[in-house]
Amino acid sequence: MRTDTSATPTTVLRKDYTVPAFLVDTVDMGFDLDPAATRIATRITMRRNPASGSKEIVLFGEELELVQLRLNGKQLKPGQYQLEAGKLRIASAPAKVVLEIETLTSPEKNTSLMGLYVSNGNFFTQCEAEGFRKITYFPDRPDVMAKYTVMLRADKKKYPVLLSNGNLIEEGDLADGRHYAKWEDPFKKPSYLFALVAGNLVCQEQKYTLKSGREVLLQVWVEDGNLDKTQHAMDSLINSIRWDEERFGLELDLDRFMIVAVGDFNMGAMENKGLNIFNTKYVLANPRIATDVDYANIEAVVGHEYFHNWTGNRVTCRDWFQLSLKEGLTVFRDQEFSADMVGTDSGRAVKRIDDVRVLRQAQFPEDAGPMAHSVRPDSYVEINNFYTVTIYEKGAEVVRMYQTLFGRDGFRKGMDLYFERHDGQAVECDDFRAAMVDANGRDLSQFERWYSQAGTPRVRVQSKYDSAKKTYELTLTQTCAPTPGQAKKLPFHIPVAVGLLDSKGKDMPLRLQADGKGKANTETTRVLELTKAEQTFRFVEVAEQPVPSILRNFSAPVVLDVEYSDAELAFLLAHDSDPFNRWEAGQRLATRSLLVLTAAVQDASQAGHVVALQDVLNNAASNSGALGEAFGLILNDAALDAAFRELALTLPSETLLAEQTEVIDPQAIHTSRQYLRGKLGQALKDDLLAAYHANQTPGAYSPDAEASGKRALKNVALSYLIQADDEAAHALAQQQYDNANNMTDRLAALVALTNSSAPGKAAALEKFYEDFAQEALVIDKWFALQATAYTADVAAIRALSEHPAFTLKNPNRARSLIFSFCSGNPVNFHAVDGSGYEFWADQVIALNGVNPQVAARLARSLDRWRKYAPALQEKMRAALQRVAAAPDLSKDVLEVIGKALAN
Ligand code: B3K
Ligand code: ZN
Repeated sequence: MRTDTSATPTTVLRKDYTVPAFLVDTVDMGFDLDPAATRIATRITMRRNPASGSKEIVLFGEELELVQLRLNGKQLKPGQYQLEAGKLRIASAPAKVVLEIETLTSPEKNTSLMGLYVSNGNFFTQCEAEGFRKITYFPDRPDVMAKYTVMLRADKKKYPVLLSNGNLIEEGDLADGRHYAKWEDPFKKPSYLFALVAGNLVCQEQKYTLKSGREVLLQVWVEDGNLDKTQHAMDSLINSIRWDEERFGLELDLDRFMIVAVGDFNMGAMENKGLNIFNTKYVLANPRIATDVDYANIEAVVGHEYFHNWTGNRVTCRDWFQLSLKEGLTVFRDQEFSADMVGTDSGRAVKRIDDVRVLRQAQFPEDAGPMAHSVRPDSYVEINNFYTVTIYEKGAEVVRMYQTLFGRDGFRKGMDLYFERHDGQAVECDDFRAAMVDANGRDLSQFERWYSQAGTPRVRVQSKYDSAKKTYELTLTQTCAPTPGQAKKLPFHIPVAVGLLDSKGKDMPLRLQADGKGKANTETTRVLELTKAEQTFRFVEVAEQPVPSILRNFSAPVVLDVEYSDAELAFLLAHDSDPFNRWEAGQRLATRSLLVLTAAVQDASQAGHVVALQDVLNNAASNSGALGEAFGLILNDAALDAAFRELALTLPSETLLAEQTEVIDPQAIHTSRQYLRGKLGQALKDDLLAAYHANQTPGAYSPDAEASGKRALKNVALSYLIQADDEAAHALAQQQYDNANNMTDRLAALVALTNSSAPGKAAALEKFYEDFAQEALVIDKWFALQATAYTADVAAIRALSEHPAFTLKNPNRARSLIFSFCSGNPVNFHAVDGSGYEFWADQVIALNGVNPQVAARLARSLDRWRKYAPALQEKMRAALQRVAAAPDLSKDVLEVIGKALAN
């Protein structure tokens, strides 16, 4: 039974921050591990914080049985302390305190997967953000940092492996078949970085020599039978260690670094000091079970958690409002790591495009919806609801802008100063900004607004060429729509990287009037700093009317409004030296066609026309010929990387298109996008087939960028051919399915078959299940691909939820079916009868009782409900209200639903 539920959960405000009354020096813990009742003895040495006037000790605790409490050796009786609403208070405590606390908890009953829990018979912990309080009473806040020693005791047969943070200092046997291990973490850390793992696990290990010559032990722990899937995680860890030494001069500070994989996990992974705990999805890989995307994600997440060792652990957050201090920065670091691992310029661009796609698809809508919040929020009800794309991905964009403004070297100077000033401290986002600014000698006070103002700025561009004076003016204006609680926005400091193309498609040298006479004009990309609501930048010595390439490499997280003609977009797609904007031009061209088609479908259905839909589409598509031509050029341009071509040939997703329409009509968007895909498939059939054959990757599987790029291009070609509903394509897909020697090709073929009218698709789905029944991560894929199939209606999803392999208790499984459907299959989720919403409400309510954190994530699928047509809105509102009225709602779900209904 949860104890932290209440009808009106309290809102925590950033402005209410006060320093802790007591600081903790050491924490000694003893665990007697037992799934039904684990006993935890904790000894905390504390002293009054001279910076606080208070003498009151405040400890947090949830779902705990308090067995004993002693202060400086004397047992405290109820009355000598207050226990209320998750807080244990001891008024007027002495200046120095030793607290001894004994608590009991039941890990096997813990389905929230926060605190200490059991997964497949083994013990794991998850303490960020506020899970440590489910283990013992503690000042569980990130600005209280202490040294930990941990003694683990358990049955030796069932739990042969006992792990915690830091170094193993002692181990041995006990009576009754039990054993123990004692761990000591030499670094001070906040409680959210505490971890333990106990169970029947095996590891791949390896010694690694750091640049400094020091040797460290690296381990990847998994369940027995999975050792054939750990090599890629180990390689990724080694690459991460080397990269952080080279790029940032940051060394691994421990003698031992462990990664442990667990099948039941709320998110991707967790950066506990020296003992990273990972969702199996981001560790286990071999060609048989993992796709190219899985391989790339594993590298990124292993890197991300490793990089946290400095950005997050050595320097941590003062309070949870500062979450992006560590998350935005660490995402930026993992993005740069992945880009550097590919190495080539075009590889970097592919990575950048991928990252921007995520930002636009998920963060822009968040910034425009009821949960919009700034990168450093001002309030929250449940902090777990704020591990968002805004904190992570927009936060990373904000960090990236420093690098865009100061260059790589300037950014590195800022990082060095940040560690020089703050190593071992719990600090604020402002401290990071100050280090960047001071190291580079710039006044960047206006830049603070990226942290305090929510919402995506819109930048409008107007241009004027004066052929007599040879000047070219760009006038940039910025606006930002109101967000909940923030009606008025002040101008942001926006770096806008610009290039100008001449009529041959070559970059022109750039000289701004403001440069004055002296400056050499060799640069072909300039970063304009837009700081006012409107600003004009004048280029001089511009020999001819240019085509502007604006916001190169996506230099700021904004929406850019530029009026390009179709011809200009095709020109940029063919010539821009900035690969990001090259891709962007193609996306703009495609979006334009798709929005015309969507509007035509809507008009036809609103007017109740008797004309056949096909005719309406064919009429409206008359201008998509230019798109076909442009796509054909890209498809056949062998000078371009296959990975880039795949991105350029992929149409904007239905979700992205939805955000660009005034009133979202999921059916019309789907119809148009499918129609255009089919049309492109027919028009480019021969070229697609040629690309399909030219991009085979025979021989042993390798996840490297070139091979995975080829597979991506080949498989997007297959999906277009399938969309054109060609029988030959069915055979191709079936053949690919049967002959694949890796999961990327096998899954792509199965997705193609599932979304086709191929006769063999049911058999293929069945065979896939049988072949991989023992591989949980593959069965997740099996659920997900069915949940996102165009033909999957609500009834089909309900039927799948009755499948014996389905369970809401495992977050990966819940995500694979329920989340995939509710956020990855808009046309079926938004069925006009509202049955999708009813299904959603049922699942949110069911999950709320099992795992509030996961339930609250699902609850967010209806965030954008006010953007749909009134008939759909009404049904969504009813579903939201039904959830709001459900009994025993967690504060996680209450916050999300409450905000959706209010805004
Ligand atoms: N810091 C963790 C996320 C914890 C989520 C708590 N609800 C993983 C990461 O960002 O690396
Ligand atoms: Zn992180």
